[in-house]
Amino acid sequence: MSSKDNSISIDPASEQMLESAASQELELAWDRYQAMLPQCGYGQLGLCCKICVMGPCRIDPFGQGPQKGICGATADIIAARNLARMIAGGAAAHSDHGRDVAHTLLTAASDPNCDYKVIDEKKIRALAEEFGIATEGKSKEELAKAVAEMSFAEFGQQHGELKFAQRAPDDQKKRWREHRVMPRGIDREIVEIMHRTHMGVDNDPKNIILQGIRAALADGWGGSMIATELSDVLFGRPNPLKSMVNLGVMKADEVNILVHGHEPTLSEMLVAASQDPEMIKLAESKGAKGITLAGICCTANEILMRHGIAIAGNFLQQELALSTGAVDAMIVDVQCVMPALGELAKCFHTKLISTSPKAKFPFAEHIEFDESKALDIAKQIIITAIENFPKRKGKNVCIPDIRENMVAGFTAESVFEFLGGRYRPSYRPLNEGIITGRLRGAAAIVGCNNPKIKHDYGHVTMTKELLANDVLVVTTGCTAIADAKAGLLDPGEALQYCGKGLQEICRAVGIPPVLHLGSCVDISRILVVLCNVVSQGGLGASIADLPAAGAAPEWMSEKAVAIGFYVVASGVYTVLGQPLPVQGAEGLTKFLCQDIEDIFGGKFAFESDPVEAAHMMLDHIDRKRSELKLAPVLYPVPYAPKEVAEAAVAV
Ligand code: MSK
Repeated sequence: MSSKDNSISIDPASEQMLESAASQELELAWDRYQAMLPQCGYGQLGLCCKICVMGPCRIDPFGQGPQKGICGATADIIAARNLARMIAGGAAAHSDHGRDVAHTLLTAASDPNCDYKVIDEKKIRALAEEFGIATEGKSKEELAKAVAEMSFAEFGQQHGELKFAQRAPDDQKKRWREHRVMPRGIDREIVEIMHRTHMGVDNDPKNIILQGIRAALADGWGGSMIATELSDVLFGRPNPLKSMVNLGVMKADEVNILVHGHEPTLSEMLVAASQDPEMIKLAESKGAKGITLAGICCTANEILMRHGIAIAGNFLQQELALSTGAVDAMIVDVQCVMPALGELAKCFHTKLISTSPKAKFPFAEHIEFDESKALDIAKQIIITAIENFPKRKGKNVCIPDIRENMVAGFTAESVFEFLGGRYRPSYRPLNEGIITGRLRGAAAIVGCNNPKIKHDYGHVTMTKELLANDVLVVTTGCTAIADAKAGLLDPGEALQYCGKGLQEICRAVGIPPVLHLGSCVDISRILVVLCNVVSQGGLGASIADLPAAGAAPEWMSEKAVAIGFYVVASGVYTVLGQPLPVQGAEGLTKFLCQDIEDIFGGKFAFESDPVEAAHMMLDHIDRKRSELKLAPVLYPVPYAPKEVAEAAVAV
């Protein structure tokens, strides 16, 4: 599929729904994007400041008009302050999610009547030891209580260093300490950004960004990692499993319930409630053949990873899913939920149900989630959806008959076991594969959808290009869903896109070439994989030494900015499909795309063409291979740069 045709998505199910929505004159994100054009150039370049009401101020990027705000802030200062506040927003979102999971763990451990239980005893014991808690003779509940309390303390800690940050290789920690970005407490770092970017406080762009990095690290090695680890304890560690993906997982003759957002707590209970024989009987009494539960975005990834629940779509499919007319209830929690959903749901019989006191939406019914009555509330929600099913009768329903098989559910631990075998877990085969040149390297592709970019094109095109060049890909979030829809998470189908070396490795150790590691907070799993690869040996002493790169080809959220910064500060070269809003600030752009590498070993690059971006990542991987003096790659793939390729087509 070329980037030049007029389609909006490379996903046939989405294209079908786009046509259907247009024929019904439904308004979608793409329509609102078109209506917004031309978008504000000052905002895109990071040159607009509205931090105080002497402004708003804007810097003229052409050098003709004002070059300073009313307070005297330059383009670099304004862009740095705006960017740091984006990091604060993203880090706060991930970390508050982690705090909520810690709260659920505490409730589960303290209340024997709680519907949640401490499931993974092995993991809670390991975590307790990591936190320095004496484990001998203690029950898993006692340990869970202690770990939950210590996790809370990580948020409010005023001095010292975060516990999970100690997992990073020594070289990374040394760099963080040297540049005073080792995170202290999660909340503290976020608050300090807000203080420093208040009018008249920190006015050194580099100093502002270093605090942004400190908060981003507090997210990746703090809040997000707490969310992942404690979710595994509560809901079980994921293991590779089979499932299905795309809008076609909904069924015309069943009650269709979609979960959307990020937190796994309520959705775990919805899984249990939707499988309750009483609920199924009730659905049948209303004329349905059963109950289909599926998901959108990362709540979907959470229940996919642990229960194999199908995924209906990624970020830009949330409105398309409603447009099928087949959704009896969409249950939303927090993050990435469009406020437009309520108005769209009104065009159908669909009930939009909000559940978090932190996130209410126009035209949504609110059924507030309470952990102490979790299963009862989940059942109440399922009953609401079932009772809504008969209202669908006689209405126009259009579910694209398109779905794809996938394997998901990898973790840092299961990759370890797959590679070395359950009885001799090891990253050795992965490291050996890279050292001998059978594998060129590894890449993490993550992030959202964005109507500025053809839906899924960035994710899928970049993934295929890297696979063809013998790069093992790990993925999370909406990229994982995009890749799954394109068949790249189906081990049988995906091998056709791989270079010879990657095919050999995947066949030898039995892993697919694209590993789905979970939701957005589970990028913390990728950090742990990188640490394990470093400690396995043979590929340098630091994450920055590894022949590895990261990318977010279709990112849009503040969370992606926080992720980008903690990944770069952890030593990873990271290519973004949309530039950060800094390009009007020359000094800041140079710092982020060049100078920062000397400090942390990673840096940003911006490239909207996913093939070009993939080759920037390959160039970086090759540079790292040569610095490590590794053998040449066994099966090099010739690459024609864009101009040459286009010239060849013209000829
Ligand atoms: S859901 S943050 S749109 S990846 Fe995690 Fe997708 Fe981006 Fe939300």
